Amino acid sequence: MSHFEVKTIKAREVLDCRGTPTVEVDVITLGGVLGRADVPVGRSRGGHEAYELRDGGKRYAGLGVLKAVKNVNDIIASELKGMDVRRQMEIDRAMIDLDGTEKKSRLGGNAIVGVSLAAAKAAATASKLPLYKYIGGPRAHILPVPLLNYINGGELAATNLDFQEHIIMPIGAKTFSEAMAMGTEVYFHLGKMLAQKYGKFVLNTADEGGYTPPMIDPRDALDAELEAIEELGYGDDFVLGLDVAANTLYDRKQNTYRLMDKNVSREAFMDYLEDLAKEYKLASIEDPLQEEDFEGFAELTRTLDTQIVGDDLFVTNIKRLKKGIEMGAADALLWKVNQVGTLTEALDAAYCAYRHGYGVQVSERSGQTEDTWLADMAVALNAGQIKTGAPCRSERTAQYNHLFRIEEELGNAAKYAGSNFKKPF
Ligand code: 2PG
Ligand code: MG
Repeated sequence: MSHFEVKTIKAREVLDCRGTPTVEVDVITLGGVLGRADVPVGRSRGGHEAYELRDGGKRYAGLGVLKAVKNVNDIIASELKGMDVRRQMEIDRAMIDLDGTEKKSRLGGNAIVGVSLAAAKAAATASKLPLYKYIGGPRAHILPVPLLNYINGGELAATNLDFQEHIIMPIGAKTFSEAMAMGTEVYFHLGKMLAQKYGKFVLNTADEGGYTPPMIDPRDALDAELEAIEELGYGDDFVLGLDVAANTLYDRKQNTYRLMDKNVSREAFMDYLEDLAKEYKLASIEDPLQEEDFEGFAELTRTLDTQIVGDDLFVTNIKRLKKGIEMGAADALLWKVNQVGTLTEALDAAYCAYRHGYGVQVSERSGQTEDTWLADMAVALNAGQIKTGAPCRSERTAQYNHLFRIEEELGNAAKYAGSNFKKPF
């Protein structure tokens, strides 16, 4: 048993891909096993996410996380000492109780989630299992369709595009490796095409590795992606998607959305999205509306033959998800562990989604590190879809590279979700 007992927990401050400080946690067991996890950092964050504790002041422009680190080292560590790392629910419950607030604002969601994930990694290693098998069991075998975000806008890019992510999905591939090869070919080709048309500055990539052409119309971005796909002869092997990240376009006072330099009514915005979805046969749209508009989400879910994904809408929180399920708002959950703050709560939300016929899209944050627990989770959940940016920048390729390894290890058991990305079996 001692093999699995928490001996020490130590947090430190590290940097994400944007240079923003974040929390890294080491959980070490009496048997000498190390579980280390990094906490990702969002930029277009939902209002209902777990609280991210930052230091304020001058250091790192106020973004330091030394308070969160101290909370792990001085408060959480002694509370969890001696607990069995396999008792994930008890570990997470202990931290939730210790914090005692709705949004984990006393200790910091970033402190708590780091410990939660590091404990899971320690438990997997101590159990001599890869993380995806430890979490997912013998049924974990689906390799996800990557949602490749190739043209960036919104808050994640210095472009004038309103929508945050213009995505392509290689659903026609037979395997995950083939999907990545096809997707990366399109990435190269799209870069060349855009540079020819707009100049080399488009090759300056944004937070998730997507290109930054001087466009304002989402149709231009989708057309460019389609053209690159077609020129390579891939035609129907790809489908398109969007993350509108509508919170960032919404004017609460006027109930309007910003769209190509104009403010349009909610109804006009919805009509626009419906036309776009039909015209481009969009396979997936994330956050088409602001985070409180459950009715609007429900209407779009009813009218469109497109997966509607709730990110800021649900914030991986089972309470908000249940409300969505009751109302028929969205039909997929964007799954980000740090939105809710513990692995247990995030897993609860995923299984609740499945039980009600919702899809689960495992997702990075725009601020990632080289830690690869996300890739493990996508396979553990048999989610069938992962969103983790373009195949450039190491914090993105780290996830894809880890999925290659998992695919290899699974061998014949590995199954690529392909066109069944929403319901892989
Ligand atoms: C999103 C994410 C990542 P962030 O809106 O889906 O793509 O953005 O991590 O900045 O919240
Ligand atoms: Mg989003």
